[in-house]
Amino acid sequence: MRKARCYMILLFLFFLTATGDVLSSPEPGWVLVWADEFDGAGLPSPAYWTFETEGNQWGWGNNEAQFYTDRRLENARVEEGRLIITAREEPMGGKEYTSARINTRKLGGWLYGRIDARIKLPSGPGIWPAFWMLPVDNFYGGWPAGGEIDIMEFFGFMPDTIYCTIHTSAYNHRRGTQKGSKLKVANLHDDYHLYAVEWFPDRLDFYVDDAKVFSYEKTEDHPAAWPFDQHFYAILNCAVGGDWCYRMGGIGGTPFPQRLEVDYVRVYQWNDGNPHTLLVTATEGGRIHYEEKEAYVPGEEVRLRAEAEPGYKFLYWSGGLSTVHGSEARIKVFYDTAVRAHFAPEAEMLKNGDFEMGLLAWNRWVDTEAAAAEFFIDQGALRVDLKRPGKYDWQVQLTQAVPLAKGKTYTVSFDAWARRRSPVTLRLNQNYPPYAAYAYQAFTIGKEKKTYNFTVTIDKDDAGSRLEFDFGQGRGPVWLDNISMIEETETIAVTGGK
Ligand SMILES: [Ca+2]
Ligand SMILES: [Ca+2]
Repeated sequence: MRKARCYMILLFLFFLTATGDVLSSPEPGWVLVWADEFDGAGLPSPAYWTFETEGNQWGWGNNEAQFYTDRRLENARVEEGRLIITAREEPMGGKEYTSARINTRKLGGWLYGRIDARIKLPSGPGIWPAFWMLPVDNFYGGWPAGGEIDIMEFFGFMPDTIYCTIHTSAYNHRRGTQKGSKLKVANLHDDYHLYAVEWFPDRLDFYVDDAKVFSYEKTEDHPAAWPFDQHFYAILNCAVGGDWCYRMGGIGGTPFPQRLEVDYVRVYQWNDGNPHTLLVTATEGGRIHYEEKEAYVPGEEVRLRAEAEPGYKFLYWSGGLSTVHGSEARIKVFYDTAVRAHFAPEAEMLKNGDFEMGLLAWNRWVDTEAAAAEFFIDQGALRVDLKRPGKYDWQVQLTQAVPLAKGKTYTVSFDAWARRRSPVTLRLNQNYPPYAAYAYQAFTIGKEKKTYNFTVTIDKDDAGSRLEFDFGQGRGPVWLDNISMIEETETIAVTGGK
């Protein structure tokens, strides 16, 4: 009896498999989706890694003592199967030390998965190496709103101790509320250790070798606590000094050069063994081409191609792909995934003017000495809550970079409403000090949702300019939506006739 039933089940399975109706899937577990084993020699592969130098001017936010060099073998090289980042004591760029910081942002980052690296650490009180992650897109705004995942952080003045930490707008070191833990580990500088984060939709688990150091759980469905539903990229760097180091005695006594050695960086996705769906949508102005199925085998690769309609352009993806991916992209389906392609009219100069992508592409700034304000998404629009007005309107601002050209005419339009009649100033100005304005217009925003317009001809070329909205003299919440800026094409006067 038992045997016969078994036979029947086998026959049934065979039938389904033969007709292709059952999705075969590998055993549940981590599936390697990307790795750099650091084979070869020379600079780290430019197909994977980008050198970061732009923070040298401002000390990377922590008053750091090193100058990060760009593609310089003395600071970053691949040799004998590993990446070596070397911090050196040598003056460059106004700093006393050189080092390197590289990231994988150009790969588009990853959403969920296991990200690990086998690392041998440098030492000395002034050394500060890290293996960590930041968001590819500023979907929830700049640091710390977008989140930060510190898989491994070592402060040389704290021997034998590894830190694993997360930062969000609710929990970050600026407020002293960051979440994390630390672990004592022997032989950090003589042996390689495996540093890992396992990232799921509801938690982040941090490991050193097999020991779980820390778990951060999603207890609130709010980006202030959980911005970790966006793509993040990996960063490897070896800093020198920094504010905390100076408070703990400084760099003195650190022998140089110091080497951070990385055997590999690997990224895995979790295969739960189940087929998954892929929902693909597009905004107005384009369509997507791909092989549509009811379900996909776990890890099945799907090619997507976004095609704009005449008069429109492709902007970017959201959801299962980050905005870094081009109009042709591939995605491996490991969980039920939604992908959306965003298009805009060809003449549109702004990104994300409808705030469908949160605060992506917009920069917010508040002169916190003078004013207080919060920016967030409410009812699909940007809501600016002015808590304390400033002396000047520009002390609370929203900006987006746009190039301006001499002799061109631009029209900016936006929908706005306010709880109480409130002044908002619109400026086209320099995106660098002294932020001089090329044109501006003051508006009074009323209680009713209304479309406001501003048309101006610019008399200077400036590729480094921006659009700026100033709220600093307002009175309570103001909402903005559907912000658009277009370059007017010349109107050709048609004369004559019959
Ligand atoms: Ca290796
Ligand atoms: Ca909107």
